[in-house]
Amino acid sequence: ESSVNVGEAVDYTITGIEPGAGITESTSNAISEYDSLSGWEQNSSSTAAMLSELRTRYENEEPIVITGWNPHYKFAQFDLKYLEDPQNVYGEAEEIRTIARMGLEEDMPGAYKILDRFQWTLEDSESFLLEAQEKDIETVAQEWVDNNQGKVDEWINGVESVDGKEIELALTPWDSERASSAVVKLALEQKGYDVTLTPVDPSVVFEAVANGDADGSTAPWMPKTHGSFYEEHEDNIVDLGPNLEGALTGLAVPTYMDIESIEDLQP
Ligand code: PBE
Repeated sequence: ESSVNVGEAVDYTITGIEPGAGITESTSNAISEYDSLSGWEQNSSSTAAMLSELRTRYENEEPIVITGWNPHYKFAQFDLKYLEDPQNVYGEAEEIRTIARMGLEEDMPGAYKILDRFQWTLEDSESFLLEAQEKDIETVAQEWVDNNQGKVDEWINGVESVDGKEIELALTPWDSERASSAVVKLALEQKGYDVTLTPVDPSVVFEAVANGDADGSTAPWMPKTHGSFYEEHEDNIVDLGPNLEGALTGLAVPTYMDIESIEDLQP
């Protein structure tokens, strides 16, 4: 119904994020699977570049198509909507899962238990991420733990304290995982663990946990976003289940744009 060609208006470009992100791979799949995206390109540089482009276009009420996800603060700061995805390339709501290396349960039963029990909600994570616009993640994590010691107790209760035992968690570099990892680090520290957090690309998170270089991670997004990495390594990792439910990924646009579906984009 609209006479404006969205493709032309955005130069047939999806404003993406880091090349190593799972959502970058999903978006390449979307470009191959949707006729409406034939001839489109994904500009994948960085999350910061995507957000700054979004801010500029949004302030001018210009069209933009981004790779979006929750938990993230952008849906709180901008009026955005996900485009319908009838081919289910990005999938339904996802789980962010916790994984551990083989043998962690035997080597560090307390840490394993804390990792296994750790879970919070989409709302917890998103209010954390909004706070983290003003402060650094470690500060917000400490405040979150101070304000939610009851939840932390549910994860650490009955776990035996250790004296500085070292544990390394791999994470991806996005704020959602920097947040969950910072919270888990503080919970583990309450039981005497000496925690190192190592941010790496998603593929490396799975590799590191599978080969034992890292002890665990709270960063995997499943089943779609990191599904290909998971499948490659599932026989060599322990899946401790979701730590957050209702995560989302997809193509997103400002609500002032008059389209609803990926199929409304034009080649
Ligand atoms: N994300 C946020 C990441 C995982 C966390 C959706 C941008 C990705 O790999 O796509």
